[in-house]
Amino acid sequence: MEPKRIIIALAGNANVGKSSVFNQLTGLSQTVGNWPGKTVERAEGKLHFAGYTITVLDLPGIYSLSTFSIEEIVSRDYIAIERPDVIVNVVDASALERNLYFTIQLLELQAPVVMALNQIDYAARRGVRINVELLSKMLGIPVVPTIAITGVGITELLNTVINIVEGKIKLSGSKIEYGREIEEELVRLENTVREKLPKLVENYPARWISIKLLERDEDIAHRVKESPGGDEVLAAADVAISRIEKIHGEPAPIVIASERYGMASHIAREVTEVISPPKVTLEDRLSSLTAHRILGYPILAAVATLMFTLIFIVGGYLVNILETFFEEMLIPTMDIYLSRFLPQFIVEIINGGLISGVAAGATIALPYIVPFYILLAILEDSGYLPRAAFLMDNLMHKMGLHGKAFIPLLLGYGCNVPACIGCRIMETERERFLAGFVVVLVPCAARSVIILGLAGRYLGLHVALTLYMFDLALIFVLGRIAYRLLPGKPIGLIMEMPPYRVPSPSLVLKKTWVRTKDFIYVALPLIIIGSVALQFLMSSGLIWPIADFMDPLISGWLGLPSLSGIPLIFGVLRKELTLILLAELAGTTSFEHIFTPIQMIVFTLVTMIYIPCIATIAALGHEFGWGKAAGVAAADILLAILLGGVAYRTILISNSLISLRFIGYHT
Ligand SMILES: Nc1nc2c(ncn2[C@@H]2O[C@H](COP(=O)(O)OP(=O)(O)OP(=O)(O)O)[C@@H](O)[C@H]2O)c(=O)[nH]1
Ligand SMILES: [Mg+2]
Repeated sequence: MEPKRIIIALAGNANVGKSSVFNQLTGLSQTVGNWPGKTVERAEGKLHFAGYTITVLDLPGIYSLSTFSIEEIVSRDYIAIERPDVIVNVVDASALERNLYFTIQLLELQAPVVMALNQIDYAARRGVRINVELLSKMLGIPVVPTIAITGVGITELLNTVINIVEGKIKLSGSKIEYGREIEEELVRLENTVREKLPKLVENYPARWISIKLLERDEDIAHRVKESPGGDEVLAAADVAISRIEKIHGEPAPIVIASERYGMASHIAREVTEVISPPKVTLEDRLSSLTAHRILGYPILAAVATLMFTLIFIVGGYLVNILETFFEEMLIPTMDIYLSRFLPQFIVEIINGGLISGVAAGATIALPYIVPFYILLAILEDSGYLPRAAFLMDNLMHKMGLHGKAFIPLLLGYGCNVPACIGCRIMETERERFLAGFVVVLVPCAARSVIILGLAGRYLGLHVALTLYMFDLALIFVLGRIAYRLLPGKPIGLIMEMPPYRVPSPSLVLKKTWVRTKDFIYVALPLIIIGSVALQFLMSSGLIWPIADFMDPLISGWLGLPSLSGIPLIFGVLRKELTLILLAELAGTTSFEHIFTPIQMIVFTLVTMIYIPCIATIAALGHEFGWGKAAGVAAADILLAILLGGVAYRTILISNSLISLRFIGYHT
């Protein structure tokens, strides 16, 4: 028998745990973290349960079904027109009142709703208990308590969904009623809508259309106007609005919104029992300290420094272990073994290309990348990111952005691709592009491999940290220039501060694993392809004309050994490749034999800036169009070449000044 199919959609406010529920249901790994606005596009997953194939949709978080933002229209149309079989309204039990404002609107849409009352563990810790039965009775929908991060209540949620689909649970219909004056107008208007707009009523409930008209919802008014007979309905709505405004002395949309808030707060009060009165917890204290107007900044600087220092120490330690394993054990053994029955040329390609590729990927990149991902996941799940964004609001305004843009910027340190997509949390197209432009200048984990593994390892952590600081300054200056070219005022920062949480170890490990797996699946093949191609260029001698051609730029302007231009070309595939291929070219991962200290700095600087990798260019193209993507890539290349040459000369001159002074002292 064909399995029966149903579609459920997860809807609710931002940061309530929708994606956590989604991941529990589908076993997929949608981004989960502790700041609002992670899910920006609807995601889909499937599961099999009780003979059903269930498609689950994870929607972006929204606060209302009014048309303030694209996400809200997208979610609303999805719910109203495409009609999933059941909507799971995920709700944060510790902020019930605010969440109910949205639930009420779902009920007005007369959608089949189940409530997942999530984060009950957190609510309990704050001394809040919710009377689930009463809540369910007051709303007229089933309510299932859940803890999405551990999976508590998920099976019951699914059973409830199935029971609704099979008609075993009857939804008792909306119990949402406004005040008498509004209800009277609604009944009248609803009749007119039903009579005049039979087509529109097929998509949206007549009562809901009427409410939206009273709220002066532009999107719905527009749709009504387009329909035949729509003008009469709009005229009737105008009459109703003016009657309401006369009685209440306030604009009708405000009257309706405040009645809705009234209902939400009434229900929340009725069902919430505060067991222990809220006391000032450690979380609260941490929260005010880390968002403090003055103390917040040294804390931010300390967090960042600590993070990179830790990665540097752990990474360096791991590099040493792996290097010994590959260079002293595996490769020599393979060489002897393979040479027995294969011609030298092939042994070179296999050993120098394939195995060295894997070895270089493993020794150079992974030791820095894995600790990086672990720390990033901890940071993401703790709730620190929105605080950092809040602190950076002022500075970001100078680039024509607001603090929220700092979140994709920080995520960029992990990987520029999701950071680019994450720029969708910006409200306007202009801000989104500005944010995208600066985000790709952030040194991602791959670039950190070069910064920490070359400059840091050979010249000291302070050099690496200086490079990071320089990059931040550069981002700021370029952001300011871009802002001049694309003027406009940023909207004020509206962002909710989620509470601090102790990051869940399983979530952190899972996230790290998913990202590392991505790295291995995506980067390793590219690293191997790059290594084999390079080995081919070397074995065939083709490498020399290419190096000669690039010589004026690479040695003349940047002061690097001319062969190091080749890894820079391959670096477009993946940034780690620059260092990995360099190691292969030189036949050693001891970079002090390849570069002078100045060359290390110049090489790191150029790699840090010169072009986003192909995956990032693709993300830029997808988000902002290919023209802009090409423009950003070209600008970054020119900038890197320019700064690289300038840095080379500056360091050279200042070094000779220092040595001149040194000589002066001694003569
Ligand atoms: N204590 C606790 N934390 C939870 C629970 N569910 C989710 N979280 C945490 O809440 C935060 C937000 O979870 P997400 O699943 O990303 O929320 P979302 O609703 O998808 O958020 P957006 O996509 O930004 O709208 C994460 O830090 C989760 O680990 C829960 O039941 N209990
Ligand atoms: Mg989400």
